[in-house]
Parts: sequence; C-alpha cells; structure tokens
Amino acid sequence: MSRILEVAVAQLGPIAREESRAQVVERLLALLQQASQKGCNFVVFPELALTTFFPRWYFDNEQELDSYYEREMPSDVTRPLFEAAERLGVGFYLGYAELAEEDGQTRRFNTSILVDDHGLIVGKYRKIHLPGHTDHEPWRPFQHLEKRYFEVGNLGFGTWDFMGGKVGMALCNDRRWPETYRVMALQGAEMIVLGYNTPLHYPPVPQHDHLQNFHNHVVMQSAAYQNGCWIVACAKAGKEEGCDLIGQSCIIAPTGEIVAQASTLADELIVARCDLERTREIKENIFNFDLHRAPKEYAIISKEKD
Ligand code: CDV
Repeated sequence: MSRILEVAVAQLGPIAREESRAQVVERLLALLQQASQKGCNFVVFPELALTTFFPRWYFDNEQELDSYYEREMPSDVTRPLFEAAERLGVGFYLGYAELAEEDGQTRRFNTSILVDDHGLIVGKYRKIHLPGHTDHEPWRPFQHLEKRYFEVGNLGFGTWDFMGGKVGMALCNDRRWPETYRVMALQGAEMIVLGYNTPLHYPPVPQHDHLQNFHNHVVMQSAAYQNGCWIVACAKAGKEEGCDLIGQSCIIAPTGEIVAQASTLADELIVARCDLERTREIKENIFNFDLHRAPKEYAIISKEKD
C-alpha cells in the first residue's frame, strides 16, 4: 500500500528590494501553475517568500520596516495564491513576515503557513530559532537582524493532518537543530517542510563559508533518517541585493537520500513522488521510538539553563 503526496519545491531566485508583492506573487503563481501541470498537489515555497530578505538591513524608520510585514493573510495581493490553490487543487507552504496584534500589542514573527488544496489555511508556525543579532553591527558586510525584527515564535513545533498525511513546519535556522525534527517526529510527523534564506558568507565564522552547502544537506539528511520522515526544503537563492544565497533546494526521503535537488540559483521547480508509507521502513525498525528510545537518559536536553 502507498500513500502519495506529489510534492514540488518552488525555489526562488533573488527578490529585489524594489520588487513589489504583486510581482513576487506572479512568480509564485507561475511556479504553482507549473507544479500543477506536472501533476503535483503540494508546493513548498521559501522562508520570507514575499519580499527581499530584509533583515540584512538596519532600519531605524519603523514605517519602512513595517512595509515588509503582512498584516493579514490572505490579503488582496496574496489572495490569488489561495484562489489558485483551490482552482488547481494544489496545497502550499509559504513563509512570510507577520505583523500581528495580540493582547493589545504589536508583535512581529517570522511565520509560515500550510494551505490545503481547497485554499484554506490549516496550520501556522512561527520561527523559534532566530539567528543573527539584535543591534546594528556595521563591521558586517550585511546585517542579519532577525533577533531585532522578530520575536521567538509562540506556537511551538506542531504537526497537522494535511492532505492525507501528518505534516510539520520549520523555518531556515530551525533545520540545523536536531530537537526541531524530534519534537515533530514525536507528534507523528511524516513530512517536515521548510524554507530558508542562507547566505554563502557567514561573517562571524568565514572559514566555514565553503561548507555552507554541505551543512545545509548534512543536517537535513541525517534528520530525515533519524526521524523516519520526508524533509522538503526550499531555498531563496542567488545574488540578492549583493548577498549570495545558497540554493540546493531538495526533497529527502526517510532513508536520508536526496531524491530531487535544484541545480540553479533561480526560480526552479523540482518534484518528487513522496510515499508517506515509506516512513514506516525507518519508524518500525532501526528508529522505532517505542522500542529503542531512552528518554530518561535525555532529560538534560530540555533542562533550562541555570
Ligand atoms: N534565515 C536564516 O535563518 N539563516 C541562517 C543563517 C544566518 C545562518 C541559517 O541558519 O541558514
């Protein structure tokens, strides 16, 4: 027996600072359409997919900063994506900057949503591992101000019943942390989807620059295997406003094997037929959690710092 999700990763090339939301949505729609023509029913877009990666600049003008966030989802400009999802019967994952009013406060999150094949939002995730720094650091060739522009997500790592499977979400830096995947795998995740914006140059430790693509894949391939789940990862790639972003978007089987990989740094669609039943090969054998995990020995992992 098999349980298939026909998955497409819609890697994006650079988004210019001057590019409008409407122009970006046109690009996303073209990829969604292409995915549907290839017989896919689920499309994964990148992190912060509607604008340029704005945390690379320090803004002291709040109005300018706010212009990168979405106050509603869908909005007039993003609704065509939801309509296309319903019309084509194609669900999607999308990352964006969220400006929310909660408990009488304005809050900012790096967010992703799962939209089903009826065009309905069925899940929301707010990024938990926020990399970078809080203050302006002019010594850097570009800023990475996620710690300034976003709060740590307050929704935890969830999983959702989605189009016949159990799907979890993460965002970029989350993919480097083993706990991200394990928390979702313990909730039954069969597929974990994520988007990323990863510069080729890491200013604090430039001696690792040549390892960026390796580190990208090594964490996700081992996580897929160790948690017996599919991992679907979508980059925003290429030279964006002078900053090189890695590509190598990929679809990884529960065995840890990459079954599809992008070969450009531009808008590119890659696809794979993902059988969710294949998660059992791992989950019922080498990584059978019920039989072989030793959680009593892992208590230190979730202990707060003293
Ligand atoms: N957007 C990200 O989370 N980027 C980080 C970089 C800064 C290291 C990443 O983990 O890819």
